[in-house]
Amino acid sequence: MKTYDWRLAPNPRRVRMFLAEKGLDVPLEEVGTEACGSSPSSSRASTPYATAPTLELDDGTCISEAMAICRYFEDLHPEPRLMGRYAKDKAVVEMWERRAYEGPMFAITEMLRNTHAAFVQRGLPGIAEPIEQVAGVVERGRGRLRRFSASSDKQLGKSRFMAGDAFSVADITAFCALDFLARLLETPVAPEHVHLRRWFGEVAKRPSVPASA
Ligand SMILES: N[C@@H](CCC(=O)N[C@@H](CS)C(=O)NCC(=O)O)C(=O)O
Repeated sequence: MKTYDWRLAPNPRRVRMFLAEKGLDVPLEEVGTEACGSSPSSSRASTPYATAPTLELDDGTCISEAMAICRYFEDLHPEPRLMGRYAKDKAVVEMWERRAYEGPMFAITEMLRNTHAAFVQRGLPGIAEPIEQVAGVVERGRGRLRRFSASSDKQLGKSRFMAGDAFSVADITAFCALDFLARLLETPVAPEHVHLRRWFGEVAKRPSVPASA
């Protein structure tokens, strides 16, 4: 078993941080900007979903999508629970995880991927055919970040973590996205979002943060 990884990118970090929280050690293979294939011999041209992270199991099964990989490990190693225990918690975790993904994580795609020279003709991740960058989506990305910051600040005024009082994969996705955005923007979390800032500082102290950096 191994995970195709891209150290600098925010999505593979979601899985590294999740594994670190669980105390699991899965070998990583760095595939960098070439993204990853579903096997070492495959290429972006032959793999329709050539994104990092991708988990390759010993039987050759390849699982991409960070949340699918996390679900696999959560089922095999339930404790500590990072995806909720009961029906309601599971639903609330999934709701906030998806909001974090579609908020700051999509903001990175729209703001960086559509402007940076490294992604010319690679406007969408993991796709072999040339995809134009669309500079017009940068502003939309800023809006995603702004709206998520406001709504999660409100939520974090009521609870310790994104999806309630327990740390979860929703915190992992939000943290990985905001920590990555801190490299692009001076203040990814605005000063007035005091609850979000409190949460960010608290999560930053978890051992899984340096372990996954
Ligand atoms: N929906 C996927 C997104 C994965 C993704 O976009 N990964 C990026 C790195 S952050 C990637 O592999 N990009 C490959 C490329 O640039 O072609 C997930 O949640 O895992």
